[in-house]
Amino acid sequence: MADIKIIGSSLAAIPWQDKPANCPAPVWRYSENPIIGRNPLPDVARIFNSAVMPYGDGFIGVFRGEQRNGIPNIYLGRSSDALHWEFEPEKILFTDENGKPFMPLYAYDPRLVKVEDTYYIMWCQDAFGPTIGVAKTTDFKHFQRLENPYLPYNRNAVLFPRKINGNYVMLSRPCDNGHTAFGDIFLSESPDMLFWGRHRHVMGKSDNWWENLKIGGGAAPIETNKGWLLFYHGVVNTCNGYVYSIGAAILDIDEPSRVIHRCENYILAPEEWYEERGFVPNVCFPCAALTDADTGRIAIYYGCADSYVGVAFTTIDELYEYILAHDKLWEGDDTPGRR
Ligand code: BMA
Repeated sequence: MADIKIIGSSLAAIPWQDKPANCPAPVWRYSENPIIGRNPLPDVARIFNSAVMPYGDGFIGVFRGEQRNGIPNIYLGRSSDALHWEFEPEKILFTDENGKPFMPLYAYDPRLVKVEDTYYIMWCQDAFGPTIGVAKTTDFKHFQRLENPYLPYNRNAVLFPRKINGNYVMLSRPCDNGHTAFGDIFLSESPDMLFWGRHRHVMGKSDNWWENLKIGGGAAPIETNKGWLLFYHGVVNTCNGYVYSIGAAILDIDEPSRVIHRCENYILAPEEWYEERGFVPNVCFPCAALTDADTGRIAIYYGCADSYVGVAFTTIDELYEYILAHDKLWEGDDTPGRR
């Protein structure tokens, strides 16, 4: 055994199913997937690419809801078991620092991360091109937007769940304003969640076919005694369009722009009907993970085919062993990413 441990809270209520006997992979799907079906709200046709976390006696989440006018926005959901969700019918009302409504023109692919006593939501929105929006809340009633951390164009921002060397740290993926055909994961630091800098390259696409076009951060990194476990998405361009799979890497704990281990195999790729068939076929897009430090259980939340939300399970031991057994670093991975 590799003696890897999650550094985090206990979560006895984490959704869980044991690994099926015939499963060849390190990650297995919840048998009742998808957990959110079509038309979940009167105004929302599809919910996918969404993030959840423990809150109070249960769970809370920020959900990408595709409105019937085609514009995505972010909806709040609550659950007692993290599998059955109830949504607020209206999209989240974001305000500026004076409490005045300050809504993005659109907002998609939200992540939700708690740092100290504050919950941060980050998403992709327009600011003269797609870039990252951020808001904070402590009560899930008031959501105050902060300054946008990056210039356009940028997507897939993911905050680390604690400060590192005294600073907030966020991953992001610079892009263009279309269906970007390139993209590496970068890291930026901030002393205050307002001013961002010290940008570093973390990792790029690789020659592994499933991630040879672009990659992007997925769930908030999970702290372990061996480094930060990062779930990310990797994309290949096929003759039938982009295919999104889920990859895993371990980043250095104090200098997370350094990749220590990187799994050359994807850990989950589209193969079930709800991943292969939908508004955009062949998409597995991770945005969150629940963890239980006591048992090492992990529940990954991922968008399926731009139409549904799915859950998949693994344990930190099983996944780490798999990563080590298929470990392959690429040029620039094991460097601070500064030029
Ligand atoms: C990406 C993002 C995701 C989406 C994916 C597949 O560029 O826009 O929201 O899931 O494309 O369509």
